[in-house]
This record gives sequence, structure tokens and C-alpha cells, in this order.
Amino acid sequence: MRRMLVTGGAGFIGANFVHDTVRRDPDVELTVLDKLTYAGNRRNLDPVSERITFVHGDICDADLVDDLVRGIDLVVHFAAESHVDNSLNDPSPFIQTNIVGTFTLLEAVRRHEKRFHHISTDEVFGDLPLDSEDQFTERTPYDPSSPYSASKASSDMLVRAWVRSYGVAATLSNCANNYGPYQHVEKLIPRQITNILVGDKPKLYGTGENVREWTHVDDHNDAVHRIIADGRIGETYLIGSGDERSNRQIVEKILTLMDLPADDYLLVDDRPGHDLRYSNDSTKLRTELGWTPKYPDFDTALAATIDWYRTNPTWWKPQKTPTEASYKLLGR
Ligand code: NAD
Ligand code: TDX
Repeated sequence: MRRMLVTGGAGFIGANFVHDTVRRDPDVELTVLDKLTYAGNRRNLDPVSERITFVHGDICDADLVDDLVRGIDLVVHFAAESHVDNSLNDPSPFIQTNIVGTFTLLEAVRRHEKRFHHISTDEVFGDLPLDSEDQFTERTPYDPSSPYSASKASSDMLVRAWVRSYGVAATLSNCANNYGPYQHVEKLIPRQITNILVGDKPKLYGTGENVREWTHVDDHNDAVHRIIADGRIGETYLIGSGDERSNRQIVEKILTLMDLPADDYLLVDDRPGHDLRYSNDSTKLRTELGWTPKYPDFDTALAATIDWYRTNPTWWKPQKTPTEASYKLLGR
């Protein structure tokens, strides 16, 4: 699996995956295919630019995808429209990229008989009650709530069908919420850190009671490497650190780590259809593939993430004004 095509490698998780892969394997031949939407940034790949081939293009471009897939061994598919709030505002790019784009890649790997790993999310399962210890497993029925999660659920189902009907050698992973460097400022943790850095207040949707399971991006990518190496074809693996926190707890923690009073935030309009709680049972990944998170101490990893945004204002400042202008229109 020396020749790898990484889709969405200029985005948050994809760029961290590219950095990690280049560190792990001095011989890997790595091609990144990315459309450079508002969420993609060519500069994310600057530290590894000598080691990769970058192709600026769309995963829905069947001719381009066919050409690229012909020359590689493995596709790792991160490219997606990834933000729930954007999907509520305008679902159409989510249908195009997440569904049609995944279909286009699957057809190419089917034609050329290549290995495929599909990156997905816990959001495909819907949500869990706040006051329960229930968890999603690989057998939980799909029940997506938002246009984003419905489009990711659709893409997962395409992958499963291509495995069963065409014998495509694919694996899937569904990870919980990620955090770490290079995450777009539209997402919860970077939005609140950068709000504070520009002198604004953190903004919590609704009552701030919704719960997410937080996994460091490097732990997610370590799991992806293990699945690529030893995962069973056709199988799905759930990824999650087990560290669940309410959004209010996250915001209080960020404020405290940034030397501000823990209650110095605003409550704003809730997200329509807001999923209450996510929690992944990652026993299969841990027992079959020996994965455990390397970032078990959330406070330390969050402090390092805050430091990254503090020391990289030229990276995030161009995103901040347009992102906040869109939120303002939504009352959030
Ligand atoms: P992101 O929005 O930061 O990056 C997405 C990347 O895909 C960008 O570089 C963008 O330019 C590129 N892209 C978008 N449309 C494209 C197209 N049509 N053709 C080629 N490139 C295109 O997203 P992320 O947070 O890094 O998420 C990556 C993947 O991980 C997604 O599939 C997402 O569903 C999944 N995921 C994310 C999280 C999370 O917490 N962020 C958790 C679980 C799963
Ligand atoms: O300003 C905010 N205030 C707030 O309270 C923002 C941006 C979010 N929130 C809440 C909404 C969610 O309950 O915080 C939680 C996390 O929000 P997001 O960062 O938008 O993530 P989420 O909707 O949980 O989805 C994320 O995890 C699963 C990623 O964006 C998806 O790509 C991934 O599939």
C-alpha cells in the first residue's frame, strides 16, 4: 500500500493524516486530491510539500478521479462537506460532494480493483438520550438527523453496497468529534478559542447541555492507519476516546484555561434538530486492532490546541470574519 490517494487532504483531519503518514512511512507515495473549498487550505500541507503530489480538483470529476485511482494502491477518503450548520442552510453541496463524490470514487476503485477506506461519522446513528449510558455500536441502525448526517449515512451505504455487490475491498470508520490543530473556526472548540482571542465571548447553542465525545485528531488518524493495515474488508469500526463532555463543560474549560471566568459566555439560538448526545462503543477497534487513545488527558491536549491557535493567528484570521458573518445571519 505504498501509493496512496488522500481525498480532502487539505482539510482538518486529512491534513493531519497526511503529516502523520509522511512521518510514519519514508517511502510512501502520497497524492492529495482536494477541491480547496472554504474549508480546504493548501498551506495546511506546507510542512510536507516536498513529500506529496497535490492535485487541485473535485472528487465528483469522474475522469480526473479515474486517472488518479489507476495509478495508486489505496484511497483514503476524507473529502466531504463537514459542517452541520452549513448543511441546514444549504444542503445541496452535501448531496453532491458526500454522495455523488463517494459514488464517483467507488466506481473508480471498482474499475481498477483498488483498496478503499471510507471516513465517516458517529452522526449517522442519530443521537442518544442525555441521561443514559447507551452507546452506538457497529450494529446500531442508521437514523441521521441533519442533511450532513443523512448525506454521510448515504455515502456509508453506497460503500457497503459496493463491497457486497461488486466485491470492492473497502473498510469504513465512524469517528466521534475531533479536535486539534488546523480545525476550521466554524467548529465548536476553535470558534470559542478564537472568539476569546478576538475579544468576543464564547457562544453556546440552546442550554449548552448537549454532549459530544471528544477524540484527538491524531488518535483518529492512528485508528485509520490500523484499519488500513489490519482491518477486515467490508467491516465498520467505531472510533471514540470515551471522553464525553457537555458543550457547556467544554466552553467553561476553555475559558478557565484562557484565564477568564468560567461563566463568561453567551447562550444563543439553538441549532434546529440539534442531536443531544453521541457516544461510540469502540471495543471492536480496541480488541481487534489494539487501538487506544494516546491523548487520554483532555485538559492537556485542549491546552495545546489553544496554544496552536494563539501562535497561528495568520492561519485562522482570514476564516474568522466570513464565518462569524454567516453565524450572525443564523442568530448564532
Ligand atoms: P473539513 O471540512 O475540515 O475538510 C474537508 C476537506 O475536503 C477540505 O479540504 C475541502 O476542500 C475538501 N473537499 C470538500 N469538497 C470536496 C470535493 N468535492 N472534492 C475534493 N475535495 C473536497 O473536514 P474534516 O473535519 O477534516 O472532516 C474530514 C472527514 O472526516 C469528513 O468525511 C467528515 O465527515 C469526517 N469526520 C469529521 C469529524 C470531525 O469532528 N471533524 C468527526 C468524524 C468524522
Ligand atoms: O458555536 C457553537 N456553539 C455550540 O454550542 C458551535 C459551532 C457548536 N455548538 C455545539 C453544537 C454541537 O452540539 O457544539 C457541538 C459541536 O458542534 P460542531 O463543532 O459543529 O460539531 P458537530 O455538529 O457535533 O459535528 C462534528 O462532529 C461530527 C463535525 O463537525 C462533523 O463533521 C463530525 O462528523
